Amino acid sequence: MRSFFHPAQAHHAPARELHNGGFADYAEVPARAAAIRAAIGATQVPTDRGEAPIAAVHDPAYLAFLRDAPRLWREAGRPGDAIPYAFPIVGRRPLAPARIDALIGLHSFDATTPITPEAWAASYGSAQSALAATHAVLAGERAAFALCRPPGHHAGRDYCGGYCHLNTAAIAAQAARDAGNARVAILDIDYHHGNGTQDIFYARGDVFYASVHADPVSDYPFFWGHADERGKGAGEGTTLNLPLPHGTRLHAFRRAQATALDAIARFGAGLLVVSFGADTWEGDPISHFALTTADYAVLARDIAALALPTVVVMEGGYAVEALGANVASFLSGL
Ligand code: OKP
Ligand code: ZN
Repeated sequence: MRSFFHPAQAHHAPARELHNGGFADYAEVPARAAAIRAAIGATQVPTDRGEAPIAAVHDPAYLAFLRDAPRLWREAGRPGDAIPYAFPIVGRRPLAPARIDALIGLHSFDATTPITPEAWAASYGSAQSALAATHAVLAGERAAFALCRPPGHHAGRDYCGGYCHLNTAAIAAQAARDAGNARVAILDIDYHHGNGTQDIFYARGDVFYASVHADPVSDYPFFWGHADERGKGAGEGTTLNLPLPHGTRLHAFRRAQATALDAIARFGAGLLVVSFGADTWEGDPISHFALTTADYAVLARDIAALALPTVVVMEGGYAVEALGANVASFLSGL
């Protein structure tokens, strides 16, 4: 299977993240990508398709912010990574602040996503990898893999969060739409709900979003991913959330995924984007499901049985020692 990775994706490396009331080492490390590459063999550098396919999903002011934030942060005299701490949640007004401290809060929904000087190039490379995999599939490949890192599914049209700056799954799905697929589906099987992806397509009837994830009653991102979120307006019924409890093993996960795949088949998608996270693995340091390495091949075979052209974009998975084997298992089943 053709796989894509841009070298710039390795260079975004925030030092620390807020965790349980203190600072901990950042979980979304460059070594994740190295481990996956070591396990799956050669990856190709994606062709640069420019900013237009990214701007088809993200707000231009947000893209400018991602590029400018590290410079503004430095000019404000800050030594460490750019991390937001003030958010315009209560009584939000349509302000256009210039101060970096305000801008970064305006464009973030949490404080876990530093904008390093390398964040833009890394996320841009990650988006280009997703686009390259999409175009490989549009050109006739049965499936292709984008080794996206940083991940993408928490990023919305004009905000970052959850280690994500650019929403690679959404960019891939939109590119498939723009290439002429009338209906596209996204299956998100990362441990966490992909609130950014859901948000981007929530009111649209042309892109189906189905997610199997840890119940947001107990898990990040808490405010989205509940079963009663089903889309709105033209998108009524084209969002499907399947939250599961801590301790979930293959049998229950597979059943929920089958529900998602049935809905996607009924929707009549011409192309499938899979947001794949290996943080559902039993030993993941920040998650609480119990899938095994071999389980990923089973889940992938079920997905392959849909017989849709399939773009896989990498999302989470933080047990670096097992990540390569978990991704290789998933791709083997596909
Ligand atoms: C990104 B992806 C903070 C716990 C939450 C953010 C998790 C982001 C996961 N101590 N941190 O969906 O794998
Ligand atoms: Zn995750």
